[in-house]
Formats: sequence, structure tokens, C-alpha cells
Amino acid sequence: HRFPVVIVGAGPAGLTLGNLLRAASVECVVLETESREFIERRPRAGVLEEWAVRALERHGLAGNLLERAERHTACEFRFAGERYRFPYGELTGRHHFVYPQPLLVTDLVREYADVRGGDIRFGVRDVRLHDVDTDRPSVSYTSPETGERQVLACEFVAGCDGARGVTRAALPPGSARVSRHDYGIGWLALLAEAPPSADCVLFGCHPRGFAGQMPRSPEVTRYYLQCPPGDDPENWPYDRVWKELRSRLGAAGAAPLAEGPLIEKRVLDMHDYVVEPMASGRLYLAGDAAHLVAPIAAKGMNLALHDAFLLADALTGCLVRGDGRALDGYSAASLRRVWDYQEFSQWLSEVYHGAATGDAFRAGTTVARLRRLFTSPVAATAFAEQYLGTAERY
Ligand code: RFL
Repeated sequence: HRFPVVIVGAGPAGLTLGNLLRAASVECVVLETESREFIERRPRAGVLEEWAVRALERHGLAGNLLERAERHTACEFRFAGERYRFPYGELTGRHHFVYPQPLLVTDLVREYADVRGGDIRFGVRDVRLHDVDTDRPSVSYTSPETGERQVLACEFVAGCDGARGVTRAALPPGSARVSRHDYGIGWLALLAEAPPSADCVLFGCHPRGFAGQMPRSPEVTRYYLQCPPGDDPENWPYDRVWKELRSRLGAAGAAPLAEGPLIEKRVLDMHDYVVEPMASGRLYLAGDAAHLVAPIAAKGMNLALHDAFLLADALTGCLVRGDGRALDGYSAASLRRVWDYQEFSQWLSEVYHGAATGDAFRAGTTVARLRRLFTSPVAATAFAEQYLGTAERY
């Protein structure tokens, strides 16, 4: 048996792709190293852009999301001891949806496996790709039940296995270029068992370093604290975390932070990379496997979904209609949005971190960037458009 598509990885990219392929009657199988319970609980992103939600909706994948996600229409910058609310909804008529990634993944798995009867294999080990530069590729793995190697012959492999997967390394040497950007800073990523401290996302641009607050649900709130890259989370006990958050997010008239136990504490070395092109032979990468964008502007999950929509259309075009043009253009189409978001993340990174560089010149230009958002309606609208993601249909 030859599967039209083998999808490696059951994150937002792989699961969305799987659902769309099943809806188009293209047979596929999803391979995932973790268990179903694990991926349904793994906390990560939480912000979805409106165009992505509309696209999920068109494919019947946004039922729970539209019922349960919170709509956000503003964010707030805090700097120089003041609060500056940025009403991007008013400026654009669009908003963000806050829906934690584990909930989206849960919905997508349920729809794929339980509703649409899709083939998904959890707990697979030692996934390897073979002959992707021929027209008869295959994927092998060790079955968790039998411990035996299984080989899946296929037409195409979709590499959706995230930043630490194996598919990127299967691109033939010399076929793709990986460009990388290091910010030279760390973020302590925290999840607090506490209600949000404000009804919107907060960005604290402070000489002691950046601090952020992102509501996730009434019970759980994400916080970020800039820290040295490679810092040990153990250096950040409860009291130090909350003291630092209070100081960096403090502003005149702001409500006190709602404290609670820290249920996740990880240091992220902030970096980005882009693989170009995102495909070689019969292997097509999607999501974090192809490009990582540091969580500065909450773009990663949106880019993963964008790839899944493009790749599903392209594979369906090729496998169902015999038209390979979209597949040939897949990488370039994806990368337009990827580079746009990378550029915005760089711009925003300076806003977040410029004040803490210890460099008076950069601190000065950072404040100029911030003030421009609150004095120039044109600058504000341009920022809002980038923050919300281009509305152009994927
Ligand atoms: P994922 O979600 O990493 O899924 C990949 C899946 O592949 C599995 N896997 C393998 N399967 C088979 N064989 C192998 N060899 C495999 N190796 C790995 C993994 O177990 C996993 O299930 O990739 P995908 O689908 O590309 O989705 C990308 C997003 O998850 C990612 O971009 C976001 O989480 C990024 N991100 C954010 N994005 C947003 O849009 N908004 C946010 O607010 C936001 N916050 C964040 C984030 C990422 C964070 N981390 C991980 C640094 C906050 C954090 C803390």
C-alpha cells in the first residue's frame, strides 16, 4: 500500500493538514512521537489571528473555538511609569482570538481521529525518512506496541514535526539554506495559576528588562520576563518572579498583579530561523519545522496554520486534480508571510528590549518608536495591521 501523504508531527500544522486532506478525500497518516494525552495538554501559544480563525471556520474546524475563545481588541504598553492602551480593534475593525494551543490541538485531534476517522499513530519512535528525492519516498518508525520497524511507502511527506523534529534534517544537503537570527537575550516563560492581571495583553518596556502578560483563561495567565540567555529557571524562585513582574509592569493607576503558583517555568533562548526553500523532492516542511519565530509577536502558531492551509490546497491540487503548480509555489507563498512576520518581530523586539540594553542611544530610539504609536494615527494603523497579521486570504 502506498499512502498519498505521510504527515510527521501532530501539532497545529500537522493536524490541520490532516483534517483538510481528509475533507478532500486524500488518504493520509499522521505519526506523532508523544501520546495523545501529552499533546492535548502541552501549553504553548494562545493567540490566533482573525484570518486564521476564518480559514479554520471555512473548513469546519472552529466550532469550539468560536464558542469559547476570548476576543481581544486592545493591548497595553507600559513604559516610563505610564500606561498606554493601544486599541487595535478600533483602528482596523479586526481582533485577536485568545484560545490556548492545547485546546486547539484537542479539537483538531478529535475532529481528525474521532469524527473524520483519520489514521494517527501516537508514541512512535525513531522516525526516519527515506528516498525523499525520488518519486517513491517512505517513512519508517518503531511501533510502540510491537517494538518493530514499520515502513510506510508514500507519494509525499509533510514535515510538521516542529523545531526539534527530524524532517528538516532529511532535506538533501545543499538543497536548502537555513538562516538564523539570535536576539542574544532570554525570556523566562511562565504560566501562573492565577486570573489575568488585566483584560488585555500587557507589554512592559522597562530599563530592568521586558515583561509581558498574556491572558490565557480565567484560571491561567502567561507571563514573560526578559533574562540572560541560558539562565537557569531555578534562579527564579516565586518571590523573585513576582517582585520583578511588579516592578517591570508597574504603572500609574494599574491594578496590582494577581499572583498565583507558577506551573511552568522555562527559559527560551530567543532566536528565529527560516529554511529556504521549505521543500525538496517529495518532502514539504510546514510550521516550526520550516521556520521558527521567537514568541515576541505571538506569530508562530498562525504561521503553522498558514502553511497547513497552503500545503493542503497544494497537495490536493496535485493528488486530486493532477495540477502541481501550487505545490511548486508552496514555499514561496508561505515565505512571504514568514518574512513579513519575522521583520515585524525584529521591529517589536527593539521596542521591548531597547530600554534595557544599557545603551542610552537605543533607549532613546525605543521611546521614539513607542511614542510614535500613540501620536501618529498612520503609524498606529500600520502597527495594528502588522500586529493582527495581514488579512489577505491565505
Ligand atoms: P509543534 O506544535 O511543535 O508540533 C510538532 C509535533 O511534532 C511532534 N514531533 C514528532 N513527531 C514525529 N516524529 C518526530 N521525530 C517528531 N518530533 C517532534 C511533536 O511532539 C509535536 O507534537 O509544531 P507546529 O505544528 O509547527 O506548530 C507550531 C506552534 O506550536 C508554535 O509555533 C507556537 O507554539 C509558537 N508560540 C506561539 N505562537 C503563536 O502564534 N502565539 C503565541 O502566543 C505563541 N506563544 C509559542 C508561544 C511557543 C512557545 N514555545 C514553545 C517556545 C509560547 C511559547 C512558550
